[in-house]
Amino acid sequence: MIKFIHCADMHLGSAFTSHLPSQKREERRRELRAAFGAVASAASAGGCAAVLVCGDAFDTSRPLKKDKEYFYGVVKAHPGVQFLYLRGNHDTEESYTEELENLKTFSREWTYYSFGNVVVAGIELCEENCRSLYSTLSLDSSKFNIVMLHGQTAESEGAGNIVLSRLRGKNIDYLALGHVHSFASGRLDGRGVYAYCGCLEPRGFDEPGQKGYISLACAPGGAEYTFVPSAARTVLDYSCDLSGCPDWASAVRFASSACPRSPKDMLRLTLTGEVTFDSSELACDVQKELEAGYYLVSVRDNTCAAEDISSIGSENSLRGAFVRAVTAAGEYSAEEKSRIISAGLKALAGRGNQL
Ligand SMILES: [Mn+2]
Repeated sequence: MIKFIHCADMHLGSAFTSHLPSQKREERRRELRAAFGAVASAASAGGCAAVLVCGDAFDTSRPLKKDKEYFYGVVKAHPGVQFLYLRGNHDTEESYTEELENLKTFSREWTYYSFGNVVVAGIELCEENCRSLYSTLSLDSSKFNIVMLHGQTAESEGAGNIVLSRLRGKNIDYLALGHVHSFASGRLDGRGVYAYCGCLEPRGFDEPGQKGYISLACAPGGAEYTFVPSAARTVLDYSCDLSGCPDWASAVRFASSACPRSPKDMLRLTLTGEVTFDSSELACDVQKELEAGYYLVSVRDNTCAAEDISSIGSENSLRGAFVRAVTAAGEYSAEEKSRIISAGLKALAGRGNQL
């Protein structure tokens, strides 16, 4: 059974200027490069016929020399594996430094490569071919057909768009996509499937979740594919509801204890809920509390000011009666009462799903 690795969106040479302090930028650039090296090693160790690189290997069309040298160096260092490199919208103009026997490239017309009974087709999307590419694709139904594209799935044709419905009934077994930075997959038609492998490493807090590549086997019954998480670091995306924390110190403590520490990962924490104290420095204080537990932390304060509980307690209303009953209950601590009141008032306001 012929096997492949499907990867994309390494964005080698990313500047990282908006997310990282300067001393960590070079480290992450190194980790991005290493991630591609690890994919090549996995392909070699796993007996894969080829690595399918579905676009945006480089962050720009004019990559740094060291990123270029690293990428082509990895290709060169794995002569037993073919590298099929389709350019995306970031590395559109990438001109290959040298001709390598195991480097196969694509253009703005369909190109086909054969691996036994498997055919890999690919085309680089542009203004000129974004409408015609569906009718110019020609695949033999008796082969196992892989198609490589870099773009966004969309309902209508256009530059950078991939209209899945127009790829149905074309004898595609596996549609290997790049551009979207998270793993996603689904059925294309009765025969085939499509998958975005996502990026190899997150580049910022806006890329949360597991990142990695797809391991693909061309089985007689159809594509067998598995997402393989491989990123050196993950962006953990947590939120923490501080409603019911009676004061600033307990809110910092509560937020801090809600996040399991993971020193190699990046944490994006969003503080939510209604608070009764001045929260102007809260995000900054929570961030300081968490910093030692992660590679990088970003805390956003989305809390809002709570209504004054004592004035609600004097209302002649259902919520007034509720606040009075909870306040008078003997079996709860002040903090528990605060949480119960906060949750109850939300439920009474028809916002129970935000508990
Ligand atoms: Mn892209």
